[in-house]
Amino acid sequence: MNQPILNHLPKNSLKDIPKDFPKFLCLPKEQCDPKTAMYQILPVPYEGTVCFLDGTAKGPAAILAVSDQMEHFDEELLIDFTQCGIAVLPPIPPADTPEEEFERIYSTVKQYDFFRAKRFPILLGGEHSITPPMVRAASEFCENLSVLQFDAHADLRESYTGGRYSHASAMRRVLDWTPHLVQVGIRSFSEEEYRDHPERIHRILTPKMLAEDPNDCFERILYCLTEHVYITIDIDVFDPALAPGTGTPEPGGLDWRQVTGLLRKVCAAKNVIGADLVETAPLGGHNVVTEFLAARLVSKIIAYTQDKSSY
Ligand SMILES: [Mn+2]
Repeated sequence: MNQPILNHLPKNSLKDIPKDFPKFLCLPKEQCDPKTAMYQILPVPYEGTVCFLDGTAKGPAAILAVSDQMEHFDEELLIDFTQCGIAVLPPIPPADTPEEEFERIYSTVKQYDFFRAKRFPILLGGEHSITPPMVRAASEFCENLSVLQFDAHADLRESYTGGRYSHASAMRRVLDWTPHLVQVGIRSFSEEEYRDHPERIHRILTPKMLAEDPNDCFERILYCLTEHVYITIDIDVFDPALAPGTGTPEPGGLDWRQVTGLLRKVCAAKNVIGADLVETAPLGGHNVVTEFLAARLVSKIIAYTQDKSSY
């Protein structure tokens, strides 16, 4: 794990990290070298198509900043994060249009070549439209990739307010690259989304279904996923009481144990190749609840993908 495998780092990219941009967990320097670290956190502070509350562009820096207050140890699986290798890459500068942003993320991810280098990328958004270009790159490397989405919203519209690359069309664009999409925590979709994707209804697990029969839901998730899985988490999958700092808070969301419990089981049962966490919009002041939850979730993704024996 310590030999440099990332041979295709974008030119000069490592010099472009703003000096004050926070590290994850504030780990010692040798534990967060992008050339050798297993986990590669890529901040994508983009919010070009947000339609309600803004601020998610500030998400990545806020999540990393509060991670400084977390232990370097996973209390559940007893994993020492200082031994994991966790780097923060330079943030992708936001593009002027959604189409350019898609190309920018796609080409950056291709240059890093995470999957061939056997690195685990974690993208920090930013809005949900950052997911499709990542899925495109992953699906080109990994045949038969499936995507597990945690979200309040189905995001299956063909386009929204005129844009095919809107955050509200994120999962519709994911379907351009793989048909294997499982949607967890969904509690808001339009009549158009329901009508246009009748086959999806079997792959949508609502909070009510998860509360009534979590084991059956987990079996269905496993059945619908292929071996290689990319995970995308919209922070609004959580109940807004737990994660109020987000653009479109929907009542009736999942709790911490439901989300982390599912994540742990899926990471143990499947080959999870990468993840993203989107739509954290810091509220400011002393209300850091949402970014703290997001930072802990990043640490859980790292812990669960380290540990393959917990299923
Ligand atoms: Mn959402």
